[in-house]
Amino acid sequence: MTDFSDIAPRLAEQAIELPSWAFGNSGTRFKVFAQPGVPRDPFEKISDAAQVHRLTGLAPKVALHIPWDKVDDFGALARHAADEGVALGTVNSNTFQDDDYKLGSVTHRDDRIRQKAIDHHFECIDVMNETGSRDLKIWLADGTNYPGQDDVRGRQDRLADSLQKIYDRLGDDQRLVLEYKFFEPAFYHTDVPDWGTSYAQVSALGPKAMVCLDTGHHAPGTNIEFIVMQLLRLGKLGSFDFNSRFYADDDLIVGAADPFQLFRILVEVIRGGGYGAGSDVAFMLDQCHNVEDKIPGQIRSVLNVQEMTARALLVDRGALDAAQTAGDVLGAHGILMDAFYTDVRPALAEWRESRGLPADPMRAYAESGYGAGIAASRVGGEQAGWGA
Ligand code: PSV
Ligand code: MN
Repeated sequence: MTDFSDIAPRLAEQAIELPSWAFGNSGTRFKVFAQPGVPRDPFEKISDAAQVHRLTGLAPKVALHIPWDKVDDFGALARHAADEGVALGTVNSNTFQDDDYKLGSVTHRDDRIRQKAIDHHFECIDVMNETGSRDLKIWLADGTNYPGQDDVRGRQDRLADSLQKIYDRLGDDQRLVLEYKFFEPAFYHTDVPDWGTSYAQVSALGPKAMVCLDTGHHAPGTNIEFIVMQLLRLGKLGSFDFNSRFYADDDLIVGAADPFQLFRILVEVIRGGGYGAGSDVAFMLDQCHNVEDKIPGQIRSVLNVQEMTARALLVDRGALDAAQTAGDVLGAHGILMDAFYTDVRPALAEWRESRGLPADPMRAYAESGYGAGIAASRVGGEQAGWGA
């Protein structure tokens, strides 16, 4: 098997984007449990995200959600991020919390509502121009609940037209990433249900449009790593929204429900050239910490990604290729599993220390007093939450 010392330099290339909304209160439709110290505004969310990067060296960017992270001065927010040692990343649009969008946003039959949704994306591009963000991420709640409710073909045509208008507004160095999801909040059909639809739509737009793969947005049993392989092969994998799930779009800590799946995904990412300095793929998290503490929840998440990345890098590609060429089914499978079963945690602790980072970031956070500090100081105001 490949030696850890051979892969150590490559680990420094890892850069994960944290979702600002993971630091706000969140829950289910049954209950949102408030936590002490939760940020009251986007500035405090950025400060919390910066703690994760400070202790792990893995998360130099923070993704924003508009309007949840709307501020008067985005330049000031970007400067605040820089002061904290991070940068602002992907801007996520939001056309799912306005009464006008009950029957659709960029797919709506009513030209006024459709234009309102397009204008929202123009506003997001304005934000990107101020923050220096590269990517506009579009996830649409558009869909229907009942067969016959609307003409799905017409909706697809309006989607294409709306996306083209948004795409045409992008700057030369900006991209549009279109996220797919096969259900929820619409339950009969969604207008961008799968990677194929997203791929068809973004391919029609041009080279600056890519697919976003959220790991929680597939039917149970879907072979997600195959989709990763195919999108990389087609040059259209723009970004990930990492999380894990047991049943639906659970938004649990990445690698918690199925570490082996995360490993398999990262094997294909590396195989397809999606990892490291030469790649444009954005590695975002899209998670909510409903019952666990948020900052350590994010630390755990980025460490999980790092551990599985290290294991995936350990795959002996030469030996694997030889076994595959020889038709050695069990040998090839064994080579992959040898890497998966390697406990990289002690080596990663040493790797961190060699870079001036704490060997155990979870413990370092617990001992830092930061959590108690924000719980004591953030009194008054209104805590941020998913959806606000
Ligand atoms: C939709 O379920 C989604 O995955 C999209 O990325 C949204 O922007 C995000 O969740 C909000 O948490
Ligand atoms: Mn997502």
